[in-house]
Amino acid sequence: RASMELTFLAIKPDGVQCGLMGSSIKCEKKGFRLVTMHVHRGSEELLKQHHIDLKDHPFYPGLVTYMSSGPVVTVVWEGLNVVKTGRVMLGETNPADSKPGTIHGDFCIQVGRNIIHCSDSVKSAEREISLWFKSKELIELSTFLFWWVWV
Ligand code: 3AN
Repeated sequence: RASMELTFLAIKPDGVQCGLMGSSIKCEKKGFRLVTMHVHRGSEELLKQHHIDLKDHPFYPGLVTYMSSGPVVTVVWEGLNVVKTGRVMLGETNPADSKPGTIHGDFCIQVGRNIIHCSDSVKSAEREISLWFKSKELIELSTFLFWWVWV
């Protein structure tokens, strides 16, 4: 069912340092359901896996060091088209290309310090959720959102 789509969102270590943990729950007012949430420090090994698609880029080692350098907030969101909408709410990967009103557009400057991540496809979301969470941590809930917001 389309309304069961899930996405993975993370406030990166720079976002946590800058007091932007609250941006991780902006999706709640939009009408998505928070399935699970965690604050913890990802290991270097976990971050290597998370960014494995970028392993051939020169910035990969620095990216892994940056991402494992402090705590991150990780959240799973559920809802109709949540993957696409999550990306629209974040803005472009490069903050300089992001419109005001998006999180990247409002709160950061540099692509290598872009404070927040959200999955770019349903397939990436599945991979990232299984990397960061155990299935028993994904809280199921029958919610009024099914009927009143997602349809
Ligand atoms: P997204 O996270 O928006 O899907 P990706 O997968 O291209 O974008 O990049 C993952 C992360 O790698 C970005 N969020 C950013 O932190 C970092 N990154 C991407 N491009 C660069 C770059 N040119 N220089 C430094 N870091 C980069």
